[in-house]
Amino acid sequence: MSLINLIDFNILGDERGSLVSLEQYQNIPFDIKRIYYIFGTKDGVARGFHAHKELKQIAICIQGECRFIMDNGKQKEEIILNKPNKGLFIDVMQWHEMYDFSHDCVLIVLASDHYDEQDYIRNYDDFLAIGLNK
Ligand code: T46
Repeated sequence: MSLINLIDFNILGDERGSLVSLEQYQNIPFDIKRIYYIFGTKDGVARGFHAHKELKQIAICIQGECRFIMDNGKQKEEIILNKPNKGLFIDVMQWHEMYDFSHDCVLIVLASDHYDEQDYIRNYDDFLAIGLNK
C-alpha cells in the first residue's frame, strides 16, 4: 500500500480565476478541529520529524512547493506538493519530514484535533518501537 495518499479537490473556476472549497465529511474525511499554516520557511530548513498517535491531517501546498517524506518504519516514499488542489493525507503513525520549501511556499494543514504535544512521537526509535508493538 502506498504511503502517499493524495486527495484531489475540485477546482471551481470561472473566468475570474480559481477556487477550492474544503468541507468536513465532503472532501475532508474527518472533523476539522484546527487549521494551521507554515510560511516564510528559511533556506535549507527541514521540518516535521515526527508521527502522531491519533491525529489525522491533510496538508495542501496552496502556493510554492515543498517535499514530504512519508515513512511507516519499513518503507519511505516522497512527494513534492506544489498544487493547491492536491491534499496529502497524513495518517496516524506516519513519520513525516518536510524539505525544500520554496521561498513562497504556503503549506496549509487541516487537523482532526486541537494541538496536543502529547500526541507527537518526536523520537524515531520510539516511533519504531510503538509500531512494532501494535
Ligand atoms: C505536523 C507538520 C505537518 C502550536 O503551538 N500549535 C500548533 O497547532 C502547531 C502545529 C504547532 N505549535 C507549536 C509547537 C512548536 O513549538 O509551534 C511550534 C512549531 O511546531 P513543530 O515544530 O511541531 O512544527 P513542524 O513544522 O515540525 O510540524 C508541524 C505540526 O506541528 C505537525 O503536527 O504534522 O507540521
